[in-house]
Amino acid sequence: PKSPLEYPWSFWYIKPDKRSSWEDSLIRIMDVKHVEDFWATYNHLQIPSKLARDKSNCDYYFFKTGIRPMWEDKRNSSGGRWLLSLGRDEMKLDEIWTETLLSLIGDLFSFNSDPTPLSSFITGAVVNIRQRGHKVALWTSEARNEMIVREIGRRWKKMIQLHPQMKIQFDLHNEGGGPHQRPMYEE
Ligand code: M7G
Repeated sequence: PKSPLEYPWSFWYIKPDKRSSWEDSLIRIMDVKHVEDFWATYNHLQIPSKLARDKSNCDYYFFKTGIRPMWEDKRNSSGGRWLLSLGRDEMKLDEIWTETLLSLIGDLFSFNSDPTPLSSFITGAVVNIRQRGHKVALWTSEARNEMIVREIGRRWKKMIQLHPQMKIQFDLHNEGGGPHQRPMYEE
């Protein structure tokens, strides 16, 4: 018998194409409900550092099944993302992406002492392969509850074993962005 995951997840991929909209370029690769399906898909996909060598400007999205990996989905629209900017460090990129996926499928974000499991506020994770610097992000359905959002960020930093001096920043979707704007939260 296979080992069921706490939540079913879906892998998505995008290589934006100028001839179609961003949304139409997005491809759902596979839904995974069991640990074994997760590994089968994970092993089948090229790791981010390989994509960085072969094709830049593509992304993987790993979201709870039923949540579309876009700002417009109602589970994302009032949330935001914790963003880790990695520059061109491709070794770190693979490591951090993998650790992030494992912490999601293993539901490591939830502690028994949480009144509400923190994993219920996480919608998915994203890796953006970019020449100008790769990015990994964790998307949440929640933004205004600072305590919850910050705690998710702090736990993520621990799970990916980020150096305490490396900062992650949180922003609402489609808002922050500009280099001149201060992030909503920082950890
Ligand atoms: P990005 O891929 O998040 O980061 O956004 P980048 O700026 O480092 O490349 C690039 C572009 O992709 C955006 O300006 C949008 O045109 C499109 N895009 C990205 N996301 C995550 C979304 C989304 O959730 N919804 C829509 N409609 N467009 C998006």
